[in-house]
Amino acid sequence: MLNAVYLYHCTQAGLDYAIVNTEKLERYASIPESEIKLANDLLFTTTDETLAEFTDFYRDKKKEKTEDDIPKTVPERLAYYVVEGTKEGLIPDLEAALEMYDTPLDVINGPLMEGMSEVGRLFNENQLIVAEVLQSAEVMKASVSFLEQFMEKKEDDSGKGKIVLATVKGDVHDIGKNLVEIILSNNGYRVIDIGIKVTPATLIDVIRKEKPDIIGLSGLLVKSAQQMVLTAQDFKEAGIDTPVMVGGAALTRRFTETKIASQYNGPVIYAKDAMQGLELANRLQGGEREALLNELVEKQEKRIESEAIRANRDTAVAVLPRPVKTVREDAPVFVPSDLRRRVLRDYSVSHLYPYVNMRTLIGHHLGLRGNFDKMLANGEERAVQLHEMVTSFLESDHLSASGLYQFFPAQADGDDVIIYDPADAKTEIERFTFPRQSKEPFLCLADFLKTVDSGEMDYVAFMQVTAGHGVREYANRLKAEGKFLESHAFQATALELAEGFAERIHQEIRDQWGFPDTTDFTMRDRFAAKYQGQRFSFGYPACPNLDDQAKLFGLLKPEDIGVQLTEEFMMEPEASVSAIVFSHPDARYFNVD
Ligand code: B1M
Repeated sequence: MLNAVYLYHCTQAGLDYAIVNTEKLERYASIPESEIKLANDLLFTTTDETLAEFTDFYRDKKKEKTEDDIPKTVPERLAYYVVEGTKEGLIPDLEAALEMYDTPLDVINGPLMEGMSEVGRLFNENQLIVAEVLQSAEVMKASVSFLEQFMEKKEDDSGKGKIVLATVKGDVHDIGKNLVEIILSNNGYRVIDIGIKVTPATLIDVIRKEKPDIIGLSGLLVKSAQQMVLTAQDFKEAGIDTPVMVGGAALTRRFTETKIASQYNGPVIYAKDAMQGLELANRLQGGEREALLNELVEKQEKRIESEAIRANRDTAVAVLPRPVKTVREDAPVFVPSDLRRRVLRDYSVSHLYPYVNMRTLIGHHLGLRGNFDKMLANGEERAVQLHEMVTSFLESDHLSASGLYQFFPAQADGDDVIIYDPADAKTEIERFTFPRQSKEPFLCLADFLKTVDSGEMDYVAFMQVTAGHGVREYANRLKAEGKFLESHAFQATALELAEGFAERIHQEIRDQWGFPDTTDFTMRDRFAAKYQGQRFSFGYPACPNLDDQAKLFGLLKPEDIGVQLTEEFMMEPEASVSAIVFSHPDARYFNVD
């Protein structure tokens, strides 16, 4: 419809030649006035609002399925069930398909796979969201489980290819890897998931035994990306050159091409998300292998060239003089009411419900686009369903929340923050060195404290929360039952519960510190960090050194609430957050380049 309106305006504006697939183009004259208005608003005033109004309207329209929409033949219907993510009518049609096709495998590789390919296409065109893709995978899994009873067990059947998948050494990140596993294994690949914190030595053993077509590496943090470099080196030394696919939140294509690929003998492929991972695996295992490998080599060569140009340019940049600080030095000191006590808190999850950022949970993690609050208020089906699902998790006893915090006397010494023993406020017990910005406003975290030279004592708090106990086990159980959407949504709920709990503990810290939020302060204000002071998590841009986690663990002992630190300074369980908290009114987030 949008295309039809767009073309109408183009022709009005003088367009006289275009190559257009008219198959699905609606006749402009047949489009209702109200829909033309929606399209015009979007085309001529493109804003988040007009886009949301447009997508909201058609998202609902799509749902209005009638009998006529259901395809008439069995193969078409099987593909339809997968695309629609519905199991209604699935089993009788699978039974019918068994009569029509030579083998059950032909049913899988035929209509069911066609459905999954369509799912991939629709996702890439932004017509399906993550949650819907997972529901399609559930239909695929249910179909394969049903058909399996009629199939001969073949030990070495790897479908479209065998993939050994792991989260790298020191990294407990499960959710991203699980998504990749679900998508690949329900698209015809045999995935051997060897879990989290996997060392190169273990990977090499498994690779030698399984001889996979692709090795998949996942990781959350920058350290995990660096660990991928070391893993690639070890693979090279072990004589392995199988294509490696990598992905993760802190990983970039640039890092993959310059740092990882250069350390490996085989191809290294970067995938920004699980669906792109599938697309690349399909190209690699299908007829486009050569083209993809050539593309990778070309891209890498271009990258190396542009990196060389960048390096030359960067060396020519003049170093600016170091100006004075921009943070008020006369800000009042807030003295915490109790310095000696380490506060341990077990919160009831229902109490934390308002602190869970539903926009992030349902928008970012489950992929629902548009204004979530508005969609929920309007009773839109998808928003309501997803909201009900995550709410049921927050009301269940599968999630728990434990946290702790403590105040410490502290002062700045140049770019260092000195932490003193709370017992005497004199003895230095820890020291953090934070980076300073190299351009305006030249901030450093140490600027948010009184200096040693001022003679005035200042304070910080350290905090640790977790909502991750038992999460992996329950998510795996749901996954094994083929409840992929629930499994992913459950893990995502735990992660956002941890973030919400951090918000709650931070609020309690402000209360104890003597500057509580005003009574009209809203949760939105809280999510936007509009309160006094700020919390900074190690690994975030203002304090990127993740090794500082070890110092925080020395001071707080989060082991007492069941949180452990891995050798790469990640917290186990995955749904955990740590932070240093400042009270300074000018404290704010910033990037250090
Ligand atoms: Co935090 N976090 N976090 N975090 N977090 C990042 C990753 C960070 C980049 C934010 C930032 O600085 N801007 C930063 C890392 C920087 C660094 O390493 N120095 C960071 C940090 C520092 C931390 C903590 C260390 C902070 C602290 O508490 N001190 C801490 C670590 C947790 C721990 O130790 N257990 C922490 C905690 C958390 C939460 C728990 C609150 C939460 C969940 C984390 C999680 O996902 N496990 C969280 C979140 C939400 C984020 C951001 C905002 C989003 C991550 C996300 O989307 N996860 C992230 C910043 C960002 O990316 N915008 C950030 C969902 C998951 C499904 O996505 O893992 O990316 P992801 O997987 C994707 C793709 O990457 C890809 O497919 C998946 C989706 O389809 N993919 C592959 C992944 N593996 C693949 C493999 C493939 C192919 C594709 O082939 C094999």
